[in-house]
Amino acid sequence: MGGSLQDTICAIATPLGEGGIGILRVSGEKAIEVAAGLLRLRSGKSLASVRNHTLYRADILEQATLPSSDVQRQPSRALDEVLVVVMRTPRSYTGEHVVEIHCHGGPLVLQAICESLVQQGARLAEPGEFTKRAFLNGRLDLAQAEAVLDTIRAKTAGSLRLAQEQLRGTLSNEINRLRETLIRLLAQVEAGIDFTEEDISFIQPDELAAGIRAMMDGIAQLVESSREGMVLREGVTAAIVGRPNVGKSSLLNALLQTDRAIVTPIPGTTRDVLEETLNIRGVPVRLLDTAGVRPTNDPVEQEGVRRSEAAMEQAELLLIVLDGSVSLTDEDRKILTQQSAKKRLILLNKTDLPCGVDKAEVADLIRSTAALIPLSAKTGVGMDDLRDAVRSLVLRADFEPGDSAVVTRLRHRTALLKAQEALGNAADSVKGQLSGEFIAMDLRAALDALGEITGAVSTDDILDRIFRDFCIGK
Ligand SMILES: Nc1nc2c(ncn2[C@@H]2O[C@H](COP(=O)(O)OP(=O)(O)OP(=O)(O)O)[C@@H](O)[C@H]2O)c(=O)[nH]1
Ligand SMILES: [Mg+2]
Repeated sequence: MGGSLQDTICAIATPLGEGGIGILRVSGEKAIEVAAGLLRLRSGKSLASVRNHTLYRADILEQATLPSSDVQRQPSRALDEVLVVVMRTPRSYTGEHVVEIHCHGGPLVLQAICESLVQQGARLAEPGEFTKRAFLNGRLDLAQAEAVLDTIRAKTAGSLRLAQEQLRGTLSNEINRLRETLIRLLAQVEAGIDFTEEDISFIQPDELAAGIRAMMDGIAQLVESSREGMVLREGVTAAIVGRPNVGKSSLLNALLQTDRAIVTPIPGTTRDVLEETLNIRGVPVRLLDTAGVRPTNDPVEQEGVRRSEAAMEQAELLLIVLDGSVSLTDEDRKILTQQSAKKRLILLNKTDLPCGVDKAEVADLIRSTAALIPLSAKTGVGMDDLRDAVRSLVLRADFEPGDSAVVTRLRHRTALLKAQEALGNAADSVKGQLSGEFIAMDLRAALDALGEITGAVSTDDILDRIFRDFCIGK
């Protein structure tokens, strides 16, 4: 991100399509002047004199920004009637002067106003630049800034609740508590280093070891929470696999409750991998329907089979479908014994028909590495069992989002593991009666690692990586 913090930035904050209203944001030292240059308040007041956080009616003046061949420009005419609100520093999202213009939600109106803002001296904002400024101005810490994005992207009520908890600072508070404890320990160790000659010890090794141990327990709990947290935020990828004609596409349709995939009695119907995202018992699931796997000479089907195998590799969860109305084939057996290290559910489909499969053989092949669920994609019998099984494979039964601090991102988990490792080294140094300098070095490394989560310690590189995922205007 190259732009300077000194610039006044602007962006369309709502999606570009037709909508009841559309919103533009301007932020920076000159935000009020810039906006004042293109609108007239109905009250006749100047924008600089209006009250904070109060909506005013205004007209956007027609500028040179409408395509000139369309109409004769008339600077006295209004381009649109809008509502405008001024939020002065520091009481705004970014902490800077912010002006929001609420216009009619048409792409042409929004773009014309945006161009006028640029003509008046604003620069187009980069992705996430408003939130980045909020962070740099101390309005949010880094974990909270990430939670803003998670709120926008949340796919289930659970992921939304986790994002809101993180935005309110639940995780940040926990990290800050850990950092404060660490800073106290570090101060005591460092004081000991300075006074070695007088042989004053500021903390007993036992006490230090216990302090480090307690911190490591706290961190371990957070790391543990990431199992659920990351599932809820990122979701899981599940591939529906099996030999041709067992009912994979029928299952996709049944889960989605729509006619998404083509279903026919002809084996080899599905060729491409179909992808849909849905909410299964609160878990965001990216569901892949794949081509039935079998040896074939048809080059199109061969490519489909290759894609199925790639999907199987990529997925964290496999839904292996069998046709319960006929006996197992060698293809079924092969698929059942593949990828047994992955989370798998074995779905015995077509239970509305007389049973033709040797269940004992199936049980023998999967050897309790996976649950066997009888169902019918046609009648819907067993579909609830399937949904329950998906949830319990990826989430702890008693997991309730929002009780306590939960880690939802790999970036946070990685930083916690780094802190954990540094604390482990510090504990070893204490046990080995190494000098205070060594212990202090490790404690400082742990402190920095924790600081990366909230942004107490950050580099341009970290910031760029975080904010480039945002949309423009947020
Ligand atoms: N009776 C019954 N028929 C089913 C059920 N599920 C699927 N079928 C039928 O089985 C046939 C194949 O279904 P698909 O969903 O196309 O099977 P698929 O596994 O996607 O097949 P490919 O795409 O060829 O690999 C169709 O005629 C379906 O109507 C079921 O639960 N009961
Ligand atoms: Mg299919």
